[in-house]
Amino acid sequence: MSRLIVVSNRVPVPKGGQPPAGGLAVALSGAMEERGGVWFGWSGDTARHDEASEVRTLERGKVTYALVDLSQRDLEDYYAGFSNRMLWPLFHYRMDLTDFTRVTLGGYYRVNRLFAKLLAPMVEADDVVWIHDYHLIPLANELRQAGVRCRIGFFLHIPFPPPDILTVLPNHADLVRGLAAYDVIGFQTPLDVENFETYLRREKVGRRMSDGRFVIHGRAVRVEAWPVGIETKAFADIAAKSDDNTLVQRMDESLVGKSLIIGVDRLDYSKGIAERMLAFQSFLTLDTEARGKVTYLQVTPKSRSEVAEYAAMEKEVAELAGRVNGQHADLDWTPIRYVNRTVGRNALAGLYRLARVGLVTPLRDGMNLVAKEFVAAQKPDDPGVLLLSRFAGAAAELDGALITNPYDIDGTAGAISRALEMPLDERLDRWRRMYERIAEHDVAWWCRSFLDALEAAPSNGASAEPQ
Ligand code: GDG
Repeated sequence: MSRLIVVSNRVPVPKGGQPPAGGLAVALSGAMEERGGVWFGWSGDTARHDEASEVRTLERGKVTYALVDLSQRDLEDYYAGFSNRMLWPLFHYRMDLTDFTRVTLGGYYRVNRLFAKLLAPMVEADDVVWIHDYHLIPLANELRQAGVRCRIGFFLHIPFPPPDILTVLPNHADLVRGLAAYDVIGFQTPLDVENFETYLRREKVGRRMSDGRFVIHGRAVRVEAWPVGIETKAFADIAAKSDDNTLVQRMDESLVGKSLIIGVDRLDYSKGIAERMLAFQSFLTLDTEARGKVTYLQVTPKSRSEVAEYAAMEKEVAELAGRVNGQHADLDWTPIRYVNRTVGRNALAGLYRLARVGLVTPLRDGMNLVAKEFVAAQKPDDPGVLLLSRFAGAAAELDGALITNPYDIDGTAGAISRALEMPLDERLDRWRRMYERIAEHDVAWWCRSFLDALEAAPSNGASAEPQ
């Protein structure tokens, strides 16, 4: 087995506490701890000098964490700027929130070049390098230019948008040309692969070949959908043992017979939290019988507060929760409990299990691990109902969910009523289908299938530059 080098923007070094609330870290941490290897990326700290130039390493179990500090300017341009104010909103179909500047674009390429310069000397000929997510699309090309010849794979955790949206990006051609330096490219869903294929065809820079591989700028690349999973069985076990968690006990006692509806999301506009609160408000207005009998718990850790749109959204959601509560609350009943911080992973599993309904209603999402965690955590003899946006990648797999359109506020309100009233036999039938799927396609399956494909691919490294 080759040595594995994983690269992601942020490296989540275990600190004995909880892993951070972010899908990529949650997905990869377990897999890395099991297989071992090197995990390279930003430390989370700011460098004192303008140009970061060294890698710090830390050994934890089978994993070597290779950490780079980034300067304030790099963080502003590459991370808060181009990655999170251009690529993130654009790839989530939010052209209205994008902010393109030559300065942040320059920072994006500058940090990718810096990562390549620092990583290249660490890479050996028979290693495999697995690069993650939108921050690092150009990294393989930079590594190739620095002389790296081994197999390099890329996985995009967020959606790949249709070409009409992608071409809004002034440097879309360059970005896609960079993808030709990989040997294997993984997307979350078949729709992402389809969007990529349509882009290549329309822009006349590639196509799917008869053997299923793609040719991109003259290079053969394997492109496929590998939906990311969770540690299903381990998470189900944690949930089953959560009865003695004090937070879960407190929550249970405070419900006094009311049904619990739960939402768990990083504070991000792509997650549709405001729309969900409006749907809950509409549900309370339409379903008068339900008033006083349900509690909606929304757990929302803060995220990317340095980006202006996120700070604005924090205010919007807090005000909305206050307004709905002001309108509907009673002396002994608060309809929405809004928790604006992280809760521990064990407690989270127990809270999912207490809930009768899981609300996962993003406006657009690469996959959404919360949907899978909610399913894994349910009681096998009395499971809750997952209400899932059709715009989450997870909807392509979880056909037992009640599928909803989050833009349809009243429709989502109706689906909440339906979920709360669903009889046990239908709940069981729907849940079993979903559980089977996520038990088989768990995070170990995802990791293994991607890496098998990467190890089997002939490396592009030795071939000529992209045409
Ligand atoms: C990106 C893509 C894709 C959240 N709050 C708490 C907490 N979390 C954990 C959840 C879950 C993770 O964070 C969030 O994962 P998601 O997949 O839902 O969303 P993103 O962070 O946007 O992830 C996404 C993912 O990458 C993987 O490819 O699915 O589409 O956007 O695991 O449980 N964990 C704890 N406390 C919290 O308060 N402990």
